[in-house]
Amino acid sequence: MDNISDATKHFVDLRRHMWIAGIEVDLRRLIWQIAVTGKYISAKIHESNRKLAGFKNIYDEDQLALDKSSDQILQSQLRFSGFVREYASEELDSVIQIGKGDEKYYVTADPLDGSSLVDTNLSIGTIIGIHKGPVLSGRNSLVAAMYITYGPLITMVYSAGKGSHEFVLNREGEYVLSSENITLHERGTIYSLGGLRNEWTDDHRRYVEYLEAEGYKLRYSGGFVPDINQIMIKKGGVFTYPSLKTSGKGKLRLIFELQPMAFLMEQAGGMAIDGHTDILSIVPESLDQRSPVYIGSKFEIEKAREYLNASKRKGGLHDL
Ligand code: AFP
Repeated sequence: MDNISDATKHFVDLRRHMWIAGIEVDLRRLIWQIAVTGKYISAKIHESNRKLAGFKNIYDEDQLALDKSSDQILQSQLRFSGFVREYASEELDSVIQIGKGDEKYYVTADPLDGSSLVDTNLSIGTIIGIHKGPVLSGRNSLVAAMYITYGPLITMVYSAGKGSHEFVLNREGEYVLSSENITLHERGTIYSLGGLRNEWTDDHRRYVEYLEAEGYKLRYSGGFVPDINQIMIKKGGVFTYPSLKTSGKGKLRLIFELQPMAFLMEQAGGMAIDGHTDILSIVPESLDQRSPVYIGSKFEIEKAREYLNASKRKGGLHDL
C-alpha cells in the first residue's frame, strides 16, 4: 500500500487506515473492536493501583489478577462482536466458542503479557492473533496480528498482511497513525536476551558473544511486548528467549506470543525462527506449546541460525 500523503497522515485514525488499505470489513471491525478493548484494559491497570489477585477491592470483593480480568474484558467485548467464532487465551485451558458458530474469525490472546511487571510500573502489553480457521494452524490460518503497549503512551501495532503500522492513542481516545509500513533495517544495534546465562547452550552463548563483540547494546525489560516493540520501532536488532539446558522449548508460548509477533515482524521485513525453522511454519500441537525464539532483523536472525547449527556441521564452528 502506498504511504498516505503527509498532509493527511497525522489525521489518519485506525479505521480510516484500514479502509484505505482495503482490509475486509469484518476484519477491520474486529481489529477496531480489539483496539478499543485496549482502552478498557488500560483503565483496569490504572484502577488496580497495583492490587493483584488475593487483595480486596474497595467493595471488599476479591481482586482478580489483572491478567484474568483483562481476559474477561476481552471475552465480553468479543463475545457478541459478530466476527469471532472461537477464542483461545493464555488464561484459559481450552479454546471456547464465543460466537454462534458461523463467524469468520478465531482469536488468540495473551490478554496482559508481563503482568508480573505491573508493580514495577514497567510497560506491559496485550498480544492478539486473528485466524481465519482453527488456531492450531500457524501460517496457514493467521491473517492478522496486533499488540497494544501500555506504557507512557498507549500504542498499538497491527498488520492484516499489508505491512505493520503503529498508532498512538491520543487524548481524545483516537488511535492516530504514527508510523506506517514499519520497515526494519538489514541489521540493528540492540539485543534482548531472555533466560538465565548459566542455562544457555554453548551454541547460543557463542552467538551472544558474537553480538557483544559487534558492540550490540543490551535492552531487556522482562516484558515481551515492550522488548519486541523496541526492535520494531528502532527498526532492527534481535530478541531471543532460547532453548535452555533445563527447558529445551524455552519459555514463550507459540500461539499466544510468538506467532502473532512473528507475523508482525515478517510484515515489517524481519524474521522469526526457533533457531532453525520459521516460527510461523511450525504447526502447533497444543495450546500451551512453547518454543525457543530468535526474532528481529534479518542479519541477526540469519546469524543466529548459523551459530545454532554450527555444532551440527562437521568440524563444529567455522569463521562465521
Ligand atoms: P509474565 O507474564 O509472567 O510477567 O512473564 C512475561 C514473559 O512471559 C514475557 O513477557 C517475557 O519476555 C518473559 O516472560 C520474561 O521471562 P524472564 O522473567 O524469565 O526473563
